Amino acid sequence: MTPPEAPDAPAGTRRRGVFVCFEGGEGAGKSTQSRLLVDHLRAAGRTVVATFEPGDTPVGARLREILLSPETGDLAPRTEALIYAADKAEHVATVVEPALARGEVVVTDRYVDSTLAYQGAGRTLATDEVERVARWATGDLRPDVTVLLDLDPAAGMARFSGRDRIEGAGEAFHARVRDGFLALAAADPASYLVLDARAPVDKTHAAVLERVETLLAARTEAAR
Ligand code: Z5A
Repeated sequence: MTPPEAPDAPAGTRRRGVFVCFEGGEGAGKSTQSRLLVDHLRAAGRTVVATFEPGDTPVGARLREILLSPETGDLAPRTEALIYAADKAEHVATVVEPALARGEVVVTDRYVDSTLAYQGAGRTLATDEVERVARWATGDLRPDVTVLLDLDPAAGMARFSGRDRIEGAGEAFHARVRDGFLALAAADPASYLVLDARAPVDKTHAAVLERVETLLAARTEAAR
């Protein structure tokens, strides 16, 4: 598809920092792994913004409540996609872009791939249409690397007891989501690190660290 026009400058020329994204299904370990990565990078002296979608802005927190509360009930798939896109627009404009412009590392727990997998593959909206909206919302800002933690949805769900509005969407839905994530990674393997989320936490962390440190070293070298 043709990417939408970025709001201010061509994509890729606006930032100096490094943008790392964790993606995957429920319970895959995204929060665990992003926290371990952030702690490691901060201990090594880097300035890191740890963030997530949906909900890591004042407006986003209100959108998150609508999106995930079982009290919301059914939402039309396009409504859901547009609310997630609004959360992303606010997140990128007020959290991610400013940090990247300051040269910081941004680690986000979920980003655009989540909407392609959940609203596109999961809700069976046309993925190119969902992508067009999400890319417009984010000014086509893309992660430097996306870590995809791949896990059978049943295994992920078994790591939790409660269910929010999307977690309760059913097995077939979550199977499509998983396939959606894997298809995104397969289409652009250089931009992804796909890991088996059944592995022990430490082993996964080591693989993430290796990839991110390689990226940071390449960025430092390029800046010389
Ligand atoms: N969504 C969407 O539809 N469209 C979008 O554009 C975006 C999101 C951005 C956000 O939920 C929901 O919004 C999500 C997608 C949708 N769907 N749902 N539901 P959330 O933010 O509340 O939750 P989440 O992002 O799905 O994360 P999570 O379910 O909390 O899981 P996680 O962060 O991947 O896992 P964790 O919290 O690190 O670990 C879960 C448990 O497993 C915990 O007890 C850990 O100690 C344990 N764990 C972690 N790693 C391991 C390993 N390796 N082995 C064994 N146990 C482990």
